[in-house]
Amino acid sequence: ALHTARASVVPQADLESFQACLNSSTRVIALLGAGLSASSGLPTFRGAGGLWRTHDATDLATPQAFSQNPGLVWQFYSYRRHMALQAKPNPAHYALAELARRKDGFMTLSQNVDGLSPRANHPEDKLKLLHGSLFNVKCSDFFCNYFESNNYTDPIVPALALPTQNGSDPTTTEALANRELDISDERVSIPELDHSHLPKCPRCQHGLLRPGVVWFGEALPKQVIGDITSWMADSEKIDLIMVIGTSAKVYPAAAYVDSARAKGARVAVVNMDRNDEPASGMRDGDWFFQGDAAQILPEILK
Ligand code: BV8
Repeated sequence: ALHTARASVVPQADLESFQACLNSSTRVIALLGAGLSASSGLPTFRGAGGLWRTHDATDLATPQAFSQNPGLVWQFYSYRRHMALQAKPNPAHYALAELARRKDGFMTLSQNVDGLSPRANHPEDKLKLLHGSLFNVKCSDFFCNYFESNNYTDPIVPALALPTQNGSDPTTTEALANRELDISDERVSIPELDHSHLPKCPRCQHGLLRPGVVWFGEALPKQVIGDITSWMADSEKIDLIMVIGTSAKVYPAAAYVDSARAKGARVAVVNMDRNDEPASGMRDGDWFFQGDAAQILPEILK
């Protein structure tokens, strides 16, 4: 059969000018968002099929939600842990990991908590997880500093096993709305999980474990911020920032685009939606590669 070469997904002129810039760059940043993992089957937050359409994610991803209803928040995160474990890194994750291996002055800032960049063997010293990871857990007790990374137990406790029926997500707004209908509706009812069924801190023995992610209203991990701040301080000039699969609406993560611009960076956006530009908009000399990151990145980073 004819092996048709993969049709080039980006305009030739843009490809050439971008690659010339990338190859001559000594300091490059990549800012990653949920769109990078869309082709791995994980829903984004805002777009079609986005979590925030089917969940009150901004309500669930807060310390208040956890203290009010830790069982519900754990059901949300347990489902996302389960989905992320079923997913696989896509060619974009691998292309970024490859670039990180071959380019010294390259730093990757990921907003994603899905664990797919680490699973693509992205060099650890060049991957900063701005919002933590679904697979870190820590004690929710303020005075206990228990922290555990690489916890892949699924479900993390038996009570969080997905309902057997069609394995559907028990924490969608629709499922939650139906809870009071459980008696009339044969769907498995979601028991109000009380604390005794939830993961307990093995160190202090009384605090509940919580997902090791950054919730709204919480500071980003200070070690991560410190590393990035010193990396940027060491950079006289930043040549390029790639803004990949993110609507760049969540701060302070999105602010790195402007910090890079302030150090001379040109901006290359990779996004499915032509309208999703960084807040500072596009400038002369920037690139906008429209389409699926999983298709575009292997092409422009080779
Ligand atoms: C802080 C972890 C202060 C958890 C996340 C008003 C009220 C309250 C707070 C605020 C406010 N205004 C601003 C704030 C601050 C707030 C914020 O920015 N809110 C937003 C909503 C306005 N920020 C915070 O609260 C931060 N903390 O400010 O603390 C402080 C300081 C010091 C001391 C104490 C306190 C903490 C923010 C971190 C929140 N945690 N995640 C979890 O995941 O459950 S945020 C989460 O949402 C992600 O990590 C990510 O950052 C964000 C989602 O954005 P994206 O990744 O961009 O995803 P999205 O769906 O939006 O876009 C996908 C894009 O991909 C789209 O453009 C789409 O077109 C594109 N796409 C789709 N498919 C593809 C594709 N592209 C390419 N290929 C494809 N196939």
